[in-house]
Amino acid sequence: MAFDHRRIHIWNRSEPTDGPVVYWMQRDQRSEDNWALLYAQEQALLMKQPLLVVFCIVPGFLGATLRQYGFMIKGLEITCRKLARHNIPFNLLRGLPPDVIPRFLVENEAGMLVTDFNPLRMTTEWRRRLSEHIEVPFHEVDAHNIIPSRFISDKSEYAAFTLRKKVERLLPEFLCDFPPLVKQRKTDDFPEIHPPDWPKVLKSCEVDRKVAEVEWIVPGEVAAVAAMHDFIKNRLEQYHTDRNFPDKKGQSDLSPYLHFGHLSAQRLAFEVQRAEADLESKMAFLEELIVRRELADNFCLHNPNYDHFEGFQPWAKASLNKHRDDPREYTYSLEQFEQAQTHDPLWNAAQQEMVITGKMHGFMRMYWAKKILEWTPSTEEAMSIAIYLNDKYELEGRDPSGYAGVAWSIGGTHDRPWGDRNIFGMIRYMNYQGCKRKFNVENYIRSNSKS
Ligand code: FO1
Repeated sequence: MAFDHRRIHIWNRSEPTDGPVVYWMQRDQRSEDNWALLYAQEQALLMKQPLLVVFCIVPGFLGATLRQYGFMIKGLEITCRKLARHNIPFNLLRGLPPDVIPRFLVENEAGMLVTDFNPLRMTTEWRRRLSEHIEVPFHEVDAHNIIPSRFISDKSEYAAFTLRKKVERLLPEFLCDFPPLVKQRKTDDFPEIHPPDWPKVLKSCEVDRKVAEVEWIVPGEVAAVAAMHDFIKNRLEQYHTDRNFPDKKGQSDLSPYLHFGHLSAQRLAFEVQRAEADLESKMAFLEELIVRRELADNFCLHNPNYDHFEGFQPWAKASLNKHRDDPREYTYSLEQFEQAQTHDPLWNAAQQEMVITGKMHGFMRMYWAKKILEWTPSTEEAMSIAIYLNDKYELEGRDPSGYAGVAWSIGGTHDRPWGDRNIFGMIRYMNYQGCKRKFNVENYIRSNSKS
């Protein structure tokens, strides 16, 4: 398989030495359709060395709770089992990667380290610190984007339309099928495979256990592929009509699988493109899946302030600053927002949908975030409340798509300026009446309010 080197970013250029190739699995937590794992295996086969996989359980990652750790760890168990069927050892470490991976590499006399791509500040900092503490070659492979994020653009794209042109030009080269993972030969000096004690792993995570796990979705790469086929077969057809109606089940509900990497976006795009379904629905879905999602990675990669007011476009900062002292008709505290105690039953229903199910309909997320801007004393406070609640309750919180979504809603990122108004300045405004015109608000409130 001629590996496409445009997916690779080199952190340590040192010469490969003898010893196992280690794939540090981080964002793309799956054994199938994983370019980082496939590249690590190609290197191992070339160097006639074993391939090992390692994952670091990081305590309290960005405020994640039992809801997210439970989903992630149950998914890792599935992936560990699939790797074992390929004779590929899966090692679970506890602690920050820059602290625990160097020792693992020395203990296993590793000859090379490979990892996957993640544009978030913290995970990028892990890779930078690691690259300074290890001697072996250290390569990063973009296994999350169809068109590698570092390749498609060297700057923060202004909006979807600027990135879309590049996506349309490059997609035929990158949207291809995946080669299979090869079963690894066992040799006598082969590292023994002992699966972790998974229930113990979850029990020993110090996380906020008040945010319960969700029941509507089964974790892991096997269930993810089944959910993908189910969506394509049963809901893709009417996607372009149902997707914008929060009171309908029109969304794919695949984003938790994409966030934890249980499902490859490229696999999903490849299968949707081949599906027998309404063309308009396919185009609408691929626009969300490819352009919107890859725009979010582009935003976080090139904007270290992706979760701050500072990261907004200059026009947006100036406009919001001009309206800093506008009177707020309502202001709520974090607790009032978190307990869904505003005056607005629609906003409260959206908050309760997220707290109870760990997801919120895409249309409602925009309304939900914009109202936090309207009902807090400052934009900075609005950003920190929206991100805190999103990351605490959304199953797929702590994701570039989430940060780009909040920046779009509150800071007009990737949107254009609109007519100047109170508090919002030229940030696009949304209100209850606008929602009523779009969908059955009563239905949505009834089905999402605590009985
Ligand atoms: N990545 C890790 O490498 N180790 C973890 O323990 C870990 C926990 C975690 C919990 C919730 C969550 O939403 C993400 C988590 N991640 C973890 C990161 C995740 O896999 C993605 O890399 C980032 O969220 C970026 O999408």
